[in-house]
Amino acid sequence: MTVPKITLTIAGNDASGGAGIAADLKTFAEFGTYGIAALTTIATMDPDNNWRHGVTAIDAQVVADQLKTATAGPKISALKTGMLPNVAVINVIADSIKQNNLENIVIDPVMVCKGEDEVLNPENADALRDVLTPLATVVTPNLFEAGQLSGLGIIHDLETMKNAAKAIFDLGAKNVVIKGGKGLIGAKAIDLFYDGTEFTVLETEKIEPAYNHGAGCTFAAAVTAGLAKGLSPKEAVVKAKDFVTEAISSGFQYNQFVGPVFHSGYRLNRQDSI
Ligand code: PXL
Repeated sequence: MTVPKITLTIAGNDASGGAGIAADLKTFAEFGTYGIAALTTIATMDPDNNWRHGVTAIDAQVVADQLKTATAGPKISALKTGMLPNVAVINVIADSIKQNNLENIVIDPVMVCKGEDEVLNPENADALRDVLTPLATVVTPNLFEAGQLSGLGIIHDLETMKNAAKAIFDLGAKNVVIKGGKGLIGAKAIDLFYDGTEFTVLETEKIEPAYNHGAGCTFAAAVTAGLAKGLSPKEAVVKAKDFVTEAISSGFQYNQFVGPVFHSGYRLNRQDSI
């Protein structure tokens, strides 16, 4: 009997399937790990109201109960967090990580959904910074989230990305990867990895049109699965960039409002296995 590597996502559901636990579980499967999920939030998007997002929180006690279920099996090789609705849920997750001595922790500090300009919950941003970031093996903010976590605000260039990565490392994360993605001006999609000593700039050509809903979740899930399989944080991040680039290349228009990545893109486009 072979027990596969177990990977856990603690995140929200997006019923359109691009982001959240759907993205994570599909990505975990592509990496050959056994994905499990604890649901924190139900995100809804209304096609009759310009895809306006709604967020329903799962009760913190129910999140705690799910984590009890999740940790009652084989050792969890790696986990990631995604959309978290409030401070009570964040505290439940931190407690479970500590009590169960969980390792290989990827914190995706989701603060806002693409296209939405409202931060999920202002005190959430503080708890992501103060409670979860110090537990992170790898923290994976996008440009907006890196600006919030570091206190540097809006980030427009690689130099500021580097300063933000240093500031986030100083919060206690062991490794930081800032998902610049297509957010900087220029032809390249740029992500920045920092391990406290060395910066690694990961560059690819921008993909147009970018059907990239769920790209951030997919990237963080790929890092999680890579860590579970024994890759170093840097190796896991390099592989995740490759994986998400193929997922974006295979993205498609879901409706007039959204175009998700296709999480199976790497397997369908590439001859080599992950
Ligand atoms: O991309 C951020 C995100 C994370 N998790 C869920 C989401 C979204 C954005 O839509 O719905 C569940």
